[in-house]
Amino acid sequence: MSLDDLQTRANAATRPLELAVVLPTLNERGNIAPMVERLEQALGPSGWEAVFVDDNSHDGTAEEARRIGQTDPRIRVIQRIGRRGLASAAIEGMCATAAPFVAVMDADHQHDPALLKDMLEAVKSGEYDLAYASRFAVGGNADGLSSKGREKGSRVANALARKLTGTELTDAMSGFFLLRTDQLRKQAENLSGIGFKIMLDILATAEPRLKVKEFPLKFAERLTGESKLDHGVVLDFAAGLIERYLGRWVPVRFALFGVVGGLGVFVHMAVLAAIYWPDEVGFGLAQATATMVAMTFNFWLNNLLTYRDKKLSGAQDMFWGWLKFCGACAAGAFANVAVATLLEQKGLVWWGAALVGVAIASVWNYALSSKFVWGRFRR
Ligand SMILES: Nc1nc2c(ncn2[C@@H]2O[C@H](COP(=O)(O)OP(=O)(O)O)[C@@H](O)[C@H]2O)c(=O)[nH]1
Ligand SMILES: [Mg+2]
Repeated sequence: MSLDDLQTRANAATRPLELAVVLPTLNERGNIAPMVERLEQALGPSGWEAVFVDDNSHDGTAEEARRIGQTDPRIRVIQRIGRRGLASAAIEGMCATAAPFVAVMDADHQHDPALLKDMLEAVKSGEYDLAYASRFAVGGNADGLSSKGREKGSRVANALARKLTGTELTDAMSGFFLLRTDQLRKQAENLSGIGFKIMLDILATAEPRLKVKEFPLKFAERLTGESKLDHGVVLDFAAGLIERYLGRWVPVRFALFGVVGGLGVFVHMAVLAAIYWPDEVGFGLAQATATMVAMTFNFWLNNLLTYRDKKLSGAQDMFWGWLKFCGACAAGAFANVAVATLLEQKGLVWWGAALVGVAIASVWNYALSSKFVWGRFRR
């Protein structure tokens, strides 16, 4: 090897940090090492770092990334304890780098890191503010999408997203994008962190609008492990919209929690009406059964809707979650009855007392279950 070659190599090995690739992970252990290899192939020996943002996976994903990081300083890990959610993981990772450009991509190999270089060039040139990979652009494909319904959902959401961002996007739900880090930091406080559609949130809140460059993505099958998300792209999108426009006044989770609670009342009354036969099933038993059914229904629906980004799954997690949810509701019911009785005794009209009781119980249940069932103390 000539001296020049050596010099070229040395220079390549010491290029300043230019791009951070943020990879949110949840049980992706087997995908980490192959991903680092592919990033190296795509981006060369230096000038980049990978930030794995792991939500304390059970399978040792964070350990695996740290193991590689011990001999490879380009590999970094943020291990989040007691927090969950793809959007907030992406935001946290993007805010944790000194690189002037930042990309977000999935760690499961469905996104092709070979696109990163061209995406970086597009934004670096100053011609575009954000580059992203689209499954539906000409030349891309969505074969890796797990279901037809999901593909259809994506198309509906795209049409809505076009209205929202004023930008023609073929794949608004994409999770693979790149932008200048200072642009992201400027917007970080206004991003919702709820749901999965972080790129859309960035595009919708940017002032002025961002100029977007699309790259066709051949969406691959995931390498190993399982998908954590499910099919409700439209639902995510709706939650994102609510948060965007109403979040200032009512936290979107609390609103959803309230809606679910309202439906629970219907379920309760329906069950009660169906099984209460004064001669055979007494009121107490019927009421207790209706309460259990309504609570179970509310737990299930909240898990599916209100906390879909932190969803519990698996029999054991579901059982403990349900138990804790019932506990939270019992405490709420107690507070409800205690306060309402007191107010009524003090002379407040009966329905006023009841409403105050219900309001207290909903805030209480929300606060308790958001912390203990789906939040910080979930395990
Ligand atoms: N940190 C973090 N990463 C997540 C979470 N949910 C999903 N991910 C990661 O986000 C990426 C996309 O998730 P995936 O389950 O493949 O979704 P799908 O491709 O839409 O089926 C993968 O790298 C996941 O490991 C989460 O709650 N927290
Ligand atoms: Mg995936």
